[in-house]
Amino acid sequence: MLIRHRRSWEIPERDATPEHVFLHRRAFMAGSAVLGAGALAAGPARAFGLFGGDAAPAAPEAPDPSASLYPAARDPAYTIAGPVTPEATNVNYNNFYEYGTSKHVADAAQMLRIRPWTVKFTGLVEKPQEVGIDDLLKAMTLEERLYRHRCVEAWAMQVPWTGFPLKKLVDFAKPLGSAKYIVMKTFKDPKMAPGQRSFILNWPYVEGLTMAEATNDLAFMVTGAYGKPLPKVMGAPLRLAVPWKYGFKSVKSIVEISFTDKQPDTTWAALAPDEYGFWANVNPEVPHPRWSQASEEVIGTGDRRPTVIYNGYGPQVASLYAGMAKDKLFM
Ligand SMILES: Nc1nc2c(c(=O)[nH]1)N[C@H]1C(S)=C(S)[C@@H](COP(=O)(O)O)O[C@H]1N2
Ligand SMILES: [Mo]
Repeated sequence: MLIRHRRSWEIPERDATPEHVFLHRRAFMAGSAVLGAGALAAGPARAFGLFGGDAAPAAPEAPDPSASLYPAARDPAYTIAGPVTPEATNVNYNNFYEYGTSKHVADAAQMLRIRPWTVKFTGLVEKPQEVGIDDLLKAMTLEERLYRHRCVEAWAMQVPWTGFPLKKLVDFAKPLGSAKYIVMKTFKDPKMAPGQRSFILNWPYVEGLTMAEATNDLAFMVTGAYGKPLPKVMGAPLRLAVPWKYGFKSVKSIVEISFTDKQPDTTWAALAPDEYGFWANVNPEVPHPRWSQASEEVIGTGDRRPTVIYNGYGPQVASLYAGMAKDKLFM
C-alpha cells in the first residue's frame, strides 16, 4: 500500500510524537481507567497516577556538591547560529520517559536522587571499575559548548551544555583493542522513576555508539547546562550529547558504560526497528515512516526551519560513514 508522506507541518502534534504513540497504546491497554479526563486535566503532578500513584514527597536535598565547578569556560570552537533556547523553555519540554511521556516532567523528575551516584565501567576494559560522579568530575576538565539538539519528533533546541569530550571518558575507561562499541545505560530504579513501573520501554534505557563515533570530537558527556549542574529533567548527573544524531541516542542519567565487540540492542531500535535505527543520523531527506524530517520546529520560537543533514555537523562527522551507503544511516 502506498503511504503518502505528509509534510511534517501538516501532521497533528500527536502523530509526530513517536514515543507517545507507543506509550499511549500501552497505557490504554494496561489501565485506561486511571486515564479519566480529570486526571489528565490535573496536569503533570497527577501523571504519577498513570504509574501507580504512590509518589512520596521528596526529602530535602543537600546542595549539589559540584555547583562550584560552574560556569565553565565556553569553548568557542562549538557554536551555533541563532539564539540559545531559554532555560525555562528547555526544562518545560523534555523527553524523559522514566518520568512519564509528557513533555512536562521537570517536577516529576525531582524524584531522581543524584547523590550518591556511581558510574561503572564494564565489558572489554583493562580492568572493570566504579567511580563516584564527583571523583569523575575532578578527573575531567569541564567546558561549555553550544550545540544544536534535534529530536526525531521534528523539534529542535539550541543548548549550552557543560561537560567533557566522551573521548576523555573512553581514555579513563581503558577499553581493550577488541572493543568496537560503547554502550551506555540509564539507572533502573522504579522507586525513583515511576515510569519504570510500567512497560513503556524495556528498562533500563540503553544506547550505544561505535568507538569511532564515541571518540569523535563532537561526542560530549554532559554534566551541566546553562552554566549550572545539569537539571534533573535533562538527565543529571551525566548524559550524552551526540548532536549529529536524533536525540534518542543521547541517553540520560548514566550509571554504566561498557564496551563490546557486537552492536548492542539499543532501546528504541529494539522496540521499533522499522522506525528507529542504531545510527539515527539526522537527514532531511529520509522521512520517518510516519512523518517528514524535511523541517523542524524550533521550540519556544514557533519557527520552523529546514532540517540540515547531520544536523549541521557534516564537516565533522560525515567521514565516519564513508563507504556505508548501504546501511540505514538515517533512521
Ligand atoms: N534515559 C532516557 N534517556 C533519554 C530519553 C528517555 O526517555 N530516557 N529520551 C531521549 C530523547 S527521545 C530525547 S529527544 C532526549 C531529550 O533530551 P532533553 O529532554 O534534554 O531535550 O533525551 C533522550 N535520552
Ligand atoms: Mo527524541
